[in-house]
Amino acid sequence: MEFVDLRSDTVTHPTPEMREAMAKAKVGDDVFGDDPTVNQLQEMAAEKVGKEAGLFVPSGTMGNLAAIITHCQRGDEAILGARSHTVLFEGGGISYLGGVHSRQVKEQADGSLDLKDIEQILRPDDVHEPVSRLIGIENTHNRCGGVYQSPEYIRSLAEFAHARGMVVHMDGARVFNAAAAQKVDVKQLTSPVDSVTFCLSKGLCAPVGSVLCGSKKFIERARHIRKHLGGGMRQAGILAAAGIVALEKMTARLNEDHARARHLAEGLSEIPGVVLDAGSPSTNMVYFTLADSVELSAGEIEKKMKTLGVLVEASGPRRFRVVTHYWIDDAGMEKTVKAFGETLTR
Ligand code: TLP
Repeated sequence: MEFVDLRSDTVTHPTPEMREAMAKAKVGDDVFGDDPTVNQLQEMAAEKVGKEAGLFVPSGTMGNLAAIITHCQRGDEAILGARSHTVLFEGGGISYLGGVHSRQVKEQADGSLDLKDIEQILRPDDVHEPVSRLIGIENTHNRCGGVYQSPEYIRSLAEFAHARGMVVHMDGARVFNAAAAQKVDVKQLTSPVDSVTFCLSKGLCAPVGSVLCGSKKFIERARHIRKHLGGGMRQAGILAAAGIVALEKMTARLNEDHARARHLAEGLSEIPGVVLDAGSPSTNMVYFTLADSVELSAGEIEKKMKTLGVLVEASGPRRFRVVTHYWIDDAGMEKTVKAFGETLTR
């Protein structure tokens, strides 16, 4: 059976153009800095997000980890959203591998961190306390509904941090979705922050990889950290080639995924038992909760949907996140609404 796979945009496969570019990629040993395709991708990525340099890493998780370890000393504190990907889904790597202490702030409904909340938890210069070193921001914010942060907010957050001797790292796994949804140049979102990781392998369809970008000095240090983490890759140009196509061809089309997410949400909103999150979707993620009237558990719904040819994943005991991407067309969307309708109203 051909499945409509809405579990995540991480399930996207490379496009035919990417596969061709991968087959023809010029490669070298990237640990020596010799891979011309990796170098090209890193330069392109840095230029796109308005930074001096970039570093190709195997995953978004490693990009965030390398960034936080590069910015922080062991024992320093990173202030992060309580529902951020780094806190929830990166295996506690910043403490396990980096000795970095995380302090969590509850996000506001729009995924932002309230500067007043941060101000209250900043540490004084006192030997008893860790040093407040870094603030993390996620854009788009996954668990807060795929919501985006505005250029104005990011500027104010960066000014706040810099005035207090701190740095800002952006987990911009989907920052091109955030830019597309707001119709702004991605630089407006990334220039104010000290470092940003974005993923090539989600909505942009490349098979593997993310790029961490920042100042030259920061990236030089991050390259050492990437090696410590086992992320120094050799002929990685074969992967970077797909990333170059992703940056050239895939960023401009993301609003198609957002429009499909909106249509999907409209269809779902007509099904009894579906309670959409207010304002959902902002980008390519539709989040909803099951009304009490629904007797099936989320797990049972997943199974039933699979028999109908649609893959979805519960994001909680009574919650779903449905993600649109390049490989979801209008027919797939209609099939999804029909399958949810059949499953929830049987
Ligand atoms: N997110 C995945 C899962 O891990 C939840 C998904 O399906 O959405 N930052 C953000 C905001 C992410 O959503 C993800 C992946 C990452 C970082 C990590 O990227 P990878 O999977 O490349 O390590």
